[in-house]
Amino acid sequence: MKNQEIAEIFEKIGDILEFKGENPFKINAYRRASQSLRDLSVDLEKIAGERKLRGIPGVGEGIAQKIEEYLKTGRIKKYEEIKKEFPEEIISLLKIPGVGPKTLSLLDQKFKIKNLAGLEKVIENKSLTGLPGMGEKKVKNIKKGIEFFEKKKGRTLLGVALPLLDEIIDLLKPKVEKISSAGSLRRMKEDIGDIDILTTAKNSRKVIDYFISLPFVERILARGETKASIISKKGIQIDLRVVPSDSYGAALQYFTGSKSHNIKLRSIAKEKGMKINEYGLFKGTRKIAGKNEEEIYQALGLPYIPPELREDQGEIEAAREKTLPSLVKFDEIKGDFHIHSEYSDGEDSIRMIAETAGSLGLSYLAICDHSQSVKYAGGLSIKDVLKRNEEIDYLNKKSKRVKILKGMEVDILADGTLDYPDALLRELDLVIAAIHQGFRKNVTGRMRKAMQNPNVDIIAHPTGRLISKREGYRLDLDKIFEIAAETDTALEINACYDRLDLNDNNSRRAKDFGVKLAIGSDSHSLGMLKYLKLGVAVARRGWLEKKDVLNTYPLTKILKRKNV
Ligand code: DGT
Ligand code: CA
Ligand code: CA
Repeated sequence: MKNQEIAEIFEKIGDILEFKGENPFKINAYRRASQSLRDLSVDLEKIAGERKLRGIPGVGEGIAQKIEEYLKTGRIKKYEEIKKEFPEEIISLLKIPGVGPKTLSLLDQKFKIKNLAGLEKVIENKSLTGLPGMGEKKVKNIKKGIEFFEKKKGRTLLGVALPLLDEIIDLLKPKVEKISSAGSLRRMKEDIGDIDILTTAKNSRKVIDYFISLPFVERILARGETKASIISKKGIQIDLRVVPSDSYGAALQYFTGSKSHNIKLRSIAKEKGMKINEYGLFKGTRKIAGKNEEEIYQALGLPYIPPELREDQGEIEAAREKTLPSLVKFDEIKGDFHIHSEYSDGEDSIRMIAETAGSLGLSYLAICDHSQSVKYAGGLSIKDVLKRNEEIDYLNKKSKRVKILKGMEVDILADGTLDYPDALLRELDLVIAAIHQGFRKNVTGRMRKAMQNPNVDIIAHPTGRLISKREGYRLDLDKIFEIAAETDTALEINACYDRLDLNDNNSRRAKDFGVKLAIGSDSHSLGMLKYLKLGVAVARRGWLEKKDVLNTYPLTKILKRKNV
């Protein structure tokens, strides 16, 4: 699918236009289209073939033409033109937190800065400090932003890599016997360095030749008889290995990592007088396991350890003591707690959302639109909430397939009170409280107050971080966990691909405090409902079991839990 490639280009056009100081509506049009294409679950080529591009949210005449142009020619002329004017290296500086288009213009005009090194230099020699809008604090912020940017550079979000992986697997499947992801992607880390793929095939050379000739390949880094590394059009590195079928399990184990998990495993093998490598588990020269992963762990005296746990965070010790958690599974998830409808800033009608959720196998969902003070996101007036609730009642009466809960994502205001009166909150089936404003103002205290309100069921995206963009609120998480446990408030695992908040480690800590976690896709369009899967990945990486995750409970339990 070309969806992601085109989404990427639209995002970059948006960035460049912003830098140029163009009309915000124009900039937004590209960004909105980009987001919409990222979330689309249908192939753009198919939609274009049926002449239905204009039906995609955020796709108007001009954008539709550009999509068609890319599908026909593999490029978009407008992008090629403005790219010449503004080299990518400069535009990529916009990804640094604290560097906006204004700062970038200043850097361009004053210093003719061309890249990150140039920016670091003017920070270092203090020539940036003191310029208009460049107080010491601002410069310090940019410096911190650079550190964050450097750490994330070259890493790809799990939610971006997974669709690409599926696409590649579909293409390779007819040519190979077994195929699986490996590396951090198989461990479902929130961001990955590269996509590792492992296969077995009769003729490895043929598979390699086929792989490097696929249309998404931009550049070939290395190719051999049994492996190849390429850079995809999206700039993501993909490593493919073809291994003999009797060592598939050993190779899968080895290349799944993590490195530190494997090092521990190797020392266990040594204790037992064995040797482990990517070809198998050996006693002397005799191979005793290697065909599949299960037999390797078994031969080492361990139960199977799921890939998501292989981070050397105590999983090997737990395996030895037979105390590994039985991780929550995707098919145990009964509902989605966090979906926006067209009443606030979502794209779709509640009826369509319920239909789609039903086809994904969910039995309930909570429509949680934004509350009144979040004006930029179409927050609902009290009157609109009541009107929406009536529609939900009507839909629930009409169809019993999926139960729709009357929820709201209610803002926590500056003083810690909520954005609606309690009388309205009591009318709702589910209340998610969230901070969207005042990130630096007493976040811990405000969240405490929200959790102490008996009408609040869940705290949304508790740390406010964005994986690729910002670190999150300053808050005392331990305190939050304590109060959540005390007040029986669940904490969200927001499954939107750039949030994943709480993350894996914090979810695990929350569980240790006795807190329940609630996964919500935070969908704003139908295509986003699939992100629920990312939330489950976080839960599994956080050692969570079925009982720790609110979404596995039947509705009767969840609604009863309210206000008790
Ligand atoms: P990434 O790509 O940075 O997100 O992280 P990984 O874990 O996917 O790392 P990658 O792609 O460099 O290598 C894939 C796996 O292969 C890694 O998790 C463990 C294994 N591996 C690679 N190099 C070594 C090594 O030198 N020693 C050991 N024991 N394992 C290695
Ligand atoms: Ca990797
Ligand atoms: Ca790799």
